[in-house]
Amino acid sequence: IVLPGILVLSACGNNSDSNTTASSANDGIKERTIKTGIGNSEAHPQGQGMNKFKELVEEKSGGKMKVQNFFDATLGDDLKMTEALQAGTQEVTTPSTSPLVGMVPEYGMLDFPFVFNTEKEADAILDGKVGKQLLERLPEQGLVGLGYWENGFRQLTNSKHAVKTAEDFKGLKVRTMQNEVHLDAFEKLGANPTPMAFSEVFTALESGTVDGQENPMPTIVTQKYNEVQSHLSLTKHVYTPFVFLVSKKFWDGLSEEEQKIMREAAEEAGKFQRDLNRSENEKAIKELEKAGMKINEVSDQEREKMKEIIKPVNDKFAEKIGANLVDEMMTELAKVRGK
Ligand code: TF8
Repeated sequence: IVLPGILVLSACGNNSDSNTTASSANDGIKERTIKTGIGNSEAHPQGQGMNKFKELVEEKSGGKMKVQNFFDATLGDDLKMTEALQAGTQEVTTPSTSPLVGMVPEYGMLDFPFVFNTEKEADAILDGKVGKQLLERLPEQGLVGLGYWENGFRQLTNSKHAVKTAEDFKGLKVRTMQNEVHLDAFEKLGANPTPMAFSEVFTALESGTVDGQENPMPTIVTQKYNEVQSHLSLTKHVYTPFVFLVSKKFWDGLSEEEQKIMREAAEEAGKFQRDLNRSENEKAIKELEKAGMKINEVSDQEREKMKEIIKPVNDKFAEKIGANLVDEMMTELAKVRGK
């Protein structure tokens, strides 16, 4: 008889802080199962990070909170899983921020090509005030963000030719994420961008539906794109993060103690994941070279030219997103660079 009352109470709490009386009736740690899903394989640093998260949550909760990890988009791609979080049918996912711009348009500013030069710069923005402001946009979408993990600097692969100059993009059919900034940027370079969900990429490359794709090194290796792509060009054209998302419906039902466990585990596993991702980067290039891929660098000078060509795209979206937030990011970046 008491139960329906509690349910109504926590449903009302959805609109305000989770600081309702419902949480006092919900102290301690309960037996729970947390279902997580990602698009990458278990071998990818993201998969290893999820395994670390599982280990930490189970350890910190004395085995009461159980984490069940699903890899390889078996629960769906980034967007589908994020929608499952909103519906409350899945508890956790760590998607790229790029396909989430339909929900949080401000995330588009992280998609601007050539904004970050180093991982240190990306960390400073994501872990700082700007990253936090972006996380604050999530609850109104039924999502709670516990911080950023690393996808990384994206590199271009294709089956046609080495891409060394801005000219070399011309006519290449490139799969992009479902994201307007990426789409427009590749169009500006003269490529033929095709937005597509991640789990369809290998087949599209294999069948020749597209000539190429772009992703960070750990993904290129673990997805074995070298089997269907001959060229790897180190364009480093954009840095994209993962965001650690929890279903707000699930989160609001957790006690403070349980929320703390989730928060700490996501953060600790995130540190582990970033380190692993960064060490995999260098290993991956050697591995792919051995596997016969033709790898080329892109000079800073050429990268500068690409940046110039894409600039109108960044400017257009900066206006759409809100120049203030973009300016704040650029000011913070200048500080990190010591300028
Ligand atoms: C993409 C992303 C993906 C990730 C993950 C597999 O290319 O970079 O690798 O978001 O879901 O779609």
